[in-house]
Amino acid sequence: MRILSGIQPSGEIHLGNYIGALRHWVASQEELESFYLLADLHAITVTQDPKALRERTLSTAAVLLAIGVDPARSALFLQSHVGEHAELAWILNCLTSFSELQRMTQFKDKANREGTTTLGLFAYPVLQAADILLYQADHVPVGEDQKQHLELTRNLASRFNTRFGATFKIPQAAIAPAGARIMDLQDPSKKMSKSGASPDGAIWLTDTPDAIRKKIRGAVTDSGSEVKASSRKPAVTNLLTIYSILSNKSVHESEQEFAGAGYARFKDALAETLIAYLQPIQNRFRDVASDRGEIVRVLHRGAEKARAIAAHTLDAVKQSIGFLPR
Ligand code: ATP
Ligand code: LTN
Repeated sequence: MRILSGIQPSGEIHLGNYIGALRHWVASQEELESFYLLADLHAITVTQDPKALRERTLSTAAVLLAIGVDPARSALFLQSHVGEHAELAWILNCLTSFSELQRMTQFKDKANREGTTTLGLFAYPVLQAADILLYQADHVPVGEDQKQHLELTRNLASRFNTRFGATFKIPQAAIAPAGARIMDLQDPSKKMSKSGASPDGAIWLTDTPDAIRKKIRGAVTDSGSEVKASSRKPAVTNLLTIYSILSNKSVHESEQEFAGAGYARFKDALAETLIAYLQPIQNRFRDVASDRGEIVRVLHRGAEKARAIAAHTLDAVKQSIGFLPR
């Protein structure tokens, strides 16, 4: 069984990334062969400053190591270091219809935000399919927003297999039942995001205790005062989800813990839980980030391991579609 997932090094890592995806990366690597990539080819589908991209790539790798991605167990690498990703993406582009990419909701959102739209942004989900299919991954741990991209990946894999013979494994999205969509603290109708409108809407994994207290105290709540999860209380439900996951309790247990307490006491407890949870991660982050040479070595070793598998799949693909061997 193989796992693959990716994250774009396009901004700071937030609590939504961690709860929805990254903590599952760490858990999966214990038992399964895991490949985790920093999707720098995906990052340039929107404008990036080269210096900032370099810095973000290193700091994202440092965060992943700090949360417990273990290079001895998992291949951690940069997408741009394994040329096979771009090559397979091209081949899959030729199997993808314009109309199926037009239906991608993430494309519609990002295209609106960017003003001008590039071919790269449009083809982004096909590159993601290539990332996954190159490794014959069984499971792809992601947040809920990636569901549609995973469906496209499965469709492309089946289409290829039907047309050219069994070549790809059909992967499955691994979307956890709880926490797969953490919402913005200022606007619970939007997902917490690297690029959200309000700077106080997201908790960054590197936030100071004071920043965390301020953001949690300032988080919007719903009318009433009961700490209870319900569809009429989307803001409180979101905070309860975060609290229950980080404190390893069920939502029901958390509701009971704060029965009659009111929002302010609940928020104080949530802030302190978060601070305590993030502290060891932040300590490791400082250590890891101080040795850039070691981060680069880890990424190079990861790419070597990845390349061996990616090259094998790409050779099979080329043979299937009728390219002559090199
Ligand atoms: P952007 O704001 O540019 O869309 P992002 O915050 O969504 O970026 P990605 O690199 O696109 O970050 O996502 C990395 C992983 O985190 C993906 O598996 C994604 O599904 C997950 N993820 C992102 N936001 C959330 C969220 N709010 N709740 C749960 N999971 C999330
Ligand atoms: N598109 C994803 C990041 C990503 C990814 C992947 C996730 C790139 N390649 C492969 C899973 C598998 C995102 O923006 N969240």
